[in-house]
Amino acid sequence: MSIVFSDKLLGRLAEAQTVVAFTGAGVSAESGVPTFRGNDGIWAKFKPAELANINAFMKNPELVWEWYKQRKQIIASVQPNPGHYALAGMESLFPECEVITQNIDNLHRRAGSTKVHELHGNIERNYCMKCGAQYSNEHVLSVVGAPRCTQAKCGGQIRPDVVWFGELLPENEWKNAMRAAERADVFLSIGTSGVVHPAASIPPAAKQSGAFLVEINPEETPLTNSVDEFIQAPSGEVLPALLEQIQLMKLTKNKVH
Ligand code: BJW
Ligand code: ZN
Repeated sequence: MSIVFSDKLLGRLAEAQTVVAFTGAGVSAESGVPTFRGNDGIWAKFKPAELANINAFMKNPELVWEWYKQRKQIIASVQPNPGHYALAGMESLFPECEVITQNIDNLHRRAGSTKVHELHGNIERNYCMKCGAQYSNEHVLSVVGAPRCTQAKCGGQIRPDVVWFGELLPENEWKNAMRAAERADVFLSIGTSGVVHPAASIPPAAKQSGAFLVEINPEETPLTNSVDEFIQAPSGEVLPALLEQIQLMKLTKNKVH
């Protein structure tokens, strides 16, 4: 698919010191990680809105763990896609390039991005809710049912180190994400439905601080009306094409000067 980018976007990228990408589940869809609110029916048995909260976990830890174990296995078996790699490739093209992600799948880091702010945790980590002891995925996956802490006299519930509804986002990740958004010259909102707060307030905050706001998504979202540019296509196609355009542009500029 050939994607044509506007002169306005390319112009802003040519001048940009700081480019920030804000990503959601859609950026990992082409790796084979199911989104939350997609209508592909993949989570027919598990309803994310009902399972991703502490009450659901305390009421039925076995069910919530079944969902997380399945997702841990899916995520461990997939690879970053061209969209993740293109974002990692942008780090060498701008003085500052950061990723703010709502995803817990670690695929940005696996693709080579080094400045990643994880707003909703990371599925590769687990901890005991009573004593804080950390557990590997290998350990929790080896246990049948809901794993319990094995520290002497503890026996607390182990949970995945992710942010559920009603829980606060990690303070440092939030602060650093906001700081990046406020500094951004170009801000890319990619593959997110933009309905989960407070994360959803980040793209408008970036625009408010002067960023050129771009959305990349095959579907419209509540953000679409307020962006400067909407690129309606999958990120695994758009981002490599954009990277190529930026590289070409920088090469031409260097030859001219
Ligand atoms: C493609 C594609 C392709 C497909 N290429 N795109 C203000 C207003 C209203 C409510 C609230 C508010 N402030 C707080 C709330 C409450 C709540 C909330 O937001 N609720 C709303 C849903 C109504 N927020 C919270 O509770 C947050 N905490 C909080 O606010 O703390 C303060 C507080 C404390 C005490 C009491 C009250 C407040 C915490 C939110 C935590 C969210 N956690 C989850 C689970 C993480 C762990 C896990 O993964 O298991 O995070 S929920 C889930 O949604 C996950 C995601 O990160 C998040 C966002 O989803 P995302 O990434 O946007 O995915 P989808 O599926 O929705 O969209 C995919 C998109 O991709 C679609 O648009 C597709 O079109 C697109 N796509 N293929 C590009 N190839
Ligand atoms: Zn413990």
